Amino acid sequence: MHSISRNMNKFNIEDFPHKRYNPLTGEWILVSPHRAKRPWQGQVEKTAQEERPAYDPGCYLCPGNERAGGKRNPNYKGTYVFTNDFSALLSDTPDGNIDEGGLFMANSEKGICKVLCFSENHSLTVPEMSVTEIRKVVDLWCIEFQEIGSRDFINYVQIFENKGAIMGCSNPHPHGQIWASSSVPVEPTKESFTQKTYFEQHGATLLSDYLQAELKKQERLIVQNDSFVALVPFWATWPFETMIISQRPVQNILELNDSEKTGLADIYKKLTIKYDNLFETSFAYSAGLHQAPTDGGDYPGWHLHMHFYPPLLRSATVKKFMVGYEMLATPQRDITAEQAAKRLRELPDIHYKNK
Ligand code: H2U
Ligand code: ZN
Repeated sequence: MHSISRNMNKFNIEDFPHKRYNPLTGEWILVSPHRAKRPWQGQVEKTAQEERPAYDPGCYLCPGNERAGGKRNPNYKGTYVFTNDFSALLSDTPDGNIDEGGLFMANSEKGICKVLCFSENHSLTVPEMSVTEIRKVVDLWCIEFQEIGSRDFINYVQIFENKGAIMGCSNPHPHGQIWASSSVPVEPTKESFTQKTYFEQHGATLLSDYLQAELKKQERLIVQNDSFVALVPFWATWPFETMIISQRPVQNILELNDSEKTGLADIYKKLTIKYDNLFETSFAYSAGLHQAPTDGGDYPGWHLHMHFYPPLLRSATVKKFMVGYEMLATPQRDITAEQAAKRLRELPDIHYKNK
């Protein structure tokens, strides 16, 4: 109702198109809240839910099965990790570079790619796993981050999960990946720079100051526990983009204590339950941890967090495309971060399949 009494001549971010700044990347996005009010006549149907068996003889991630490269998985229980049979980065790439006057530049890149099975149970997804089971995934992340990150030629370890065919995920078996590289990739490089600069200017991490401000405002929070907060960042680009931020500023998951590791498992489950409940579908996303580089440096400004980039917009089938203006100019959204957070926050905490 307050919108009626609002002075419509005065700029405000609930009614007028505006740009929002992302302090982690130093980039801007366009928000068009007035467009979210236009009528929508598209379909809002639910997709037919496929029921998957606990074991699929044709799945290359299920225990005991043969993978595409000819190797066979052991009869594992819980988590299982293997080197990607089609690794995008290789550990034995020779050093070298090409530079023809700055117009044709190429550098050799070494790396390691691994696939992490989250559970032996083919039918599960993260929101359907128990916190104890997800904690095993967190423990595996710690082991792999420590082991891979300590290699001389690895300077950055990217842990991530692609979920859903819509995100290009090849297999519904619950799993994630690690791609680790000798150089720090593009997104973490931006965040390294902005977090370092902020820390030097303020003596606190960018994300701890941001988190404190969000906890005060209460506008974009979704769920939280003693160790982590899940929220829609002010600068979110995807309709239901979220971040999980550690309450304590730590540079990487190895600095988390035992209860914080369980806290990470707990919030991963809580947030993905909200996601599934939004359109009563197994919600697709790309998610991943952002942590300090593993080049041996100290990064006091780096603050552990996890990004979730989901493409769904209005239903189990209607997704957002980053096309046109977004490809050529700047990413844009209609529904505001505050509206998205409110919708997610108000959803039940129990998975819709268990209702
Ligand atoms: P997604 O998480 O996007 O589904 O990718 C699965 C990875 O699994 C993909 O990188 C690897 C692919 O190379 N893979 C294997 O390592 N072995 C196989 O037998 C099939 C797929
Ligand atoms: Zn499987």
